[in-house]
Amino acid sequence: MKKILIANRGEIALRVMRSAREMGIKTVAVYSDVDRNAPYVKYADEAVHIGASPSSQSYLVIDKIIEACKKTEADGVHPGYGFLSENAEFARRLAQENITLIGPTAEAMEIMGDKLSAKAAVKNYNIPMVPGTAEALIDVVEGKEIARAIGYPILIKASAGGGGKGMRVVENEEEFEAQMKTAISEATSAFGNGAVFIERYVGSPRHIEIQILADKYGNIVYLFDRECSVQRRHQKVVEEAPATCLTPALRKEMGEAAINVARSCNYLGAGTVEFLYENGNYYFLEMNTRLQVEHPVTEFITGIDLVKEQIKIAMGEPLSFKQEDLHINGHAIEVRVYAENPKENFMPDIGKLVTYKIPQGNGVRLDDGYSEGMDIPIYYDPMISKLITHGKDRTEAIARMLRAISEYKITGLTTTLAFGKYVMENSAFISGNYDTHFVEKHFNPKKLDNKEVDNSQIAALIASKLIKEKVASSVVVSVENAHKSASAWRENRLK
Ligand code: MV4
Repeated sequence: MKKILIANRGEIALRVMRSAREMGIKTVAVYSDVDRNAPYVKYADEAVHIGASPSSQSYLVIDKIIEACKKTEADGVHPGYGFLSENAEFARRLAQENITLIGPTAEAMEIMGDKLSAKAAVKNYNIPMVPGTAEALIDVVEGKEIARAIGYPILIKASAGGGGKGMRVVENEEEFEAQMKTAISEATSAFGNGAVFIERYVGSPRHIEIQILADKYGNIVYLFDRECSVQRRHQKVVEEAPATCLTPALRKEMGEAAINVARSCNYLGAGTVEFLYENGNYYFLEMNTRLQVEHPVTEFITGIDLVKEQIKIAMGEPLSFKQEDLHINGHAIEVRVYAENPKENFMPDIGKLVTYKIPQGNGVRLDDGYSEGMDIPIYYDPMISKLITHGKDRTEAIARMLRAISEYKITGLTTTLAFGKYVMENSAFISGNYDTHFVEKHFNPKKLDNKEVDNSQIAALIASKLIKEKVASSVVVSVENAHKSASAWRENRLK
């Protein structure tokens, strides 16, 4: 592969180009009207204008992407995430044109894109799944019988859904029929596919996902886990690696389960297998057949450049490392910075990056796609950047995130940075004991007005550090002392 076209925009386009350049591969940017001055367009060796600002007229138009490949003689395409990244038709069209897609096959995208076919694919691999139906639900009476056998509350999910789209909780049998009918009609209009199925509703799950890499020769490795339980409306806000709730034994078991999920669809490239976790049990949910937004936390703890690995795999190289070669080094956290106002129910905030000063220094990575003076376009996802920190342990990664947030200066629009700071200082987050209900349980907009850092939160941070360092067993930390060191820590922090 000599020249890669990046069929995407913003931070991920830039991130892919950086790895390509390190490999001596030329890059082609594609851009819509509004993106014509974006940093990723300037960074690329070549750039092709592909249409008007709406993605339906630019980044989602397969013909325009293929035309741009031909014009620039690009022999590979990296789709990033979102847009065409999990589009099987796009994968097929590229194959027909003899352009290498840096990603899995169309078949793998199709199998994993449909939740019921994903469950069917992994059936023979002994992967734990939430109790539920294996086939599309047609009959209300049969549905009620199954729901009763599973026990309420249950969830009705759309097979073509995913990422939380098309899910309905049913509390009792009285609601069942109406909810099933609504679920089917919603799935039909949203996805053109009315297939729905039932699962037991897992009440307080954590979202744990496993990163895998698979080459063309049947080698598959897992690059450990990420926890993404801090979400709102199925949009992830904070992610970390590794997950705090897994023991080494469970980590290995889930890693091997993820490898089997990949094997079940002949997976190729980088992929993510999602699980729900609750009280030591885990359940396969779905597989994302793309590079994910939060991949940098995995890169920090494994030292592996996932984009380079994707490119090498697409070029037909075998993986250069084995499972035994992979180890977890420290801890990494990502805070997504959105142009949204956390005080106004995370309403998108439009405007210009009047001031834009970025954090730097030890253990800090900022993947962004804008620069000072730029407008955040209204046409796409409002994510401005991803702030990622790495430390020798979780405590250091959190402290570094707080330090980096304090250095990051954005004016001109409201961002979710203050929310990120809130999460880093929250005692439930600090304890590591949180689940997918974190935001609704622990956050309300008033919390952002409280400029005073709660000493008990810092005490929790210090206590968790002491426990980690195993001094807690030999040193009795009185609450009073914890508070004293908390204030000292805070004073130092504020200097
Ligand atoms: C569930 C669940 C509880 N029980 N399935 C949401 C996204 C999609 N990937 C699956 N999701 C869920 N499936 C059962 N049987 C709860 C969720 C869920 C969730 C999962 C991960 C992260 C955040 C979430 C927020 C709400 C619901």
